[in-house]
Amino acid sequence: MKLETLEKYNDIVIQMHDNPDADAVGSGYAIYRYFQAKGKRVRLIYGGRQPITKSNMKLLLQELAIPVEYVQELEAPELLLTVDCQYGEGNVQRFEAQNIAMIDHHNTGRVSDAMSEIRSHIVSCATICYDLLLAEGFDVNADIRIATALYYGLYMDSKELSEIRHPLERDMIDFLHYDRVLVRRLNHANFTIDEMETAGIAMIRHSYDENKRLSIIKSNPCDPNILGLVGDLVLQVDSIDVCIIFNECPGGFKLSVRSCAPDVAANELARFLTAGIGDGGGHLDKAGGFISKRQYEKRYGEKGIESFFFQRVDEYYDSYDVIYAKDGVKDVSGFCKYRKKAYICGFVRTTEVVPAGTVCRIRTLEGDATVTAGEDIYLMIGYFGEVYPIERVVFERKYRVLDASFEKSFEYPPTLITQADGKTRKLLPFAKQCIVQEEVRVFARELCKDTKVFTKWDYEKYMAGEAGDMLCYTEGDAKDLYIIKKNVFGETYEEAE
Ligand SMILES: [Mn+2]
Repeated sequence: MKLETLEKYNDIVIQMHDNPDADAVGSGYAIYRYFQAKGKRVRLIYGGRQPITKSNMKLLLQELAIPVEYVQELEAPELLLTVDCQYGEGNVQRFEAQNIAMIDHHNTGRVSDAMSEIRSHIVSCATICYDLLLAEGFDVNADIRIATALYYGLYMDSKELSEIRHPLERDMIDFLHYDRVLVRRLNHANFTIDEMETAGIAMIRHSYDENKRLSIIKSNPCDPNILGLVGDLVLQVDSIDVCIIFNECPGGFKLSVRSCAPDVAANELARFLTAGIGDGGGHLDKAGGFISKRQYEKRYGEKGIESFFFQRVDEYYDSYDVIYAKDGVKDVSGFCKYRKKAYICGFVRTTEVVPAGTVCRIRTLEGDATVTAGEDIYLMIGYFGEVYPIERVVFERKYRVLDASFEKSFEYPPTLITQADGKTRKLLPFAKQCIVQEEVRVFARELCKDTKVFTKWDYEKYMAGEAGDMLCYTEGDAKDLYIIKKNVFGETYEEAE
């Protein structure tokens, strides 16, 4: 997406997620100034259950005179542009709009198009906005307030710059002329005295499960961002890998989940804890959620919220098995031999799409995987258009190349994203046909429980299988374990003698 394409709209509302953080405000404000400079009628808003109360955020808005509006109602604007969030997600109040555009860095599976710019490998949304503004020739240093807002967004979303990786993020740090004195003040204004006490009491009253290396903490009412800050701090404890912290808020309970346990994705746990009674989501390591009191009482009656969390967490840990491919298959019982049906599938040689050495993300059915293009890495396009990586030697053993291009249409066209610039490339124009070799066999067994498989490939998280999906490995390589979805397996494999 280019900002220029949005210039055809005159009445523009920029919406940040509920409980806006520094990244949402920095992103929103910079884009606001851009459209203002173009002579548009533009507003910067957010909705949700409560207005901003966090001290650093109030200081930021005040010092930079950022015209943020907290609204509960909105007359459908010509364009609604969400920043640091995506329209329809749980953390964004829903407003009607004639047209919708988005700029975001959260991975929800959505990819960029003419009306959205989604780069989930970038640490802050402010960085994406910075890049979009630069592309339009907009001088972000013309006003120190714009540069400072963008910088502070990046600073806060990158754990005080400790998670900076991308060249664009480095450029931004070097290039922005921001107000150092103000950033310093902001960094020392994260808590009020009252919040410090709230945080202290919460930590003193923590509960701890040694086996799960997990802590559940009930806090007194406070700003939702304070919950996250306490969670971040608690996760630094050497014997805690997962932290759930919650408190009462208007209409229900607010929770924050932090995880550094490889088999517990914070966003997945937040969704699990709030399923059916609220909403939850976020990143792999940080997530949040809300439980509605009305829905909670309908379902759990008088049950205390603390015992609910303990019970639900147990259910979560009991709900799945974990398998590490590097350990191989220890128990082969239950595995049967299958043969891939002889249908024509597509494959792509990575080096025909991008130069060798290019780091790419591919969108698989199992979430994103990172692969480095090379002569020895191919990509397979599966029956339903899913993409997965395969080593050339394995490919050559399993498939025979046919001299024809692969043409098939999919609901979601197979896509590759180059890490450095976040550009998406369609894979189908590069795809060739191949057919499975007669003699290829896999061993597979049905999962009787949800299972997380850590494959030998660099997936951003585990491959998640549900009961009924098939756990497979190729004959002769018990360390190449992977999951094939039930419906895909049924369509593409048959039992072998
Ligand atoms: Mn952000």
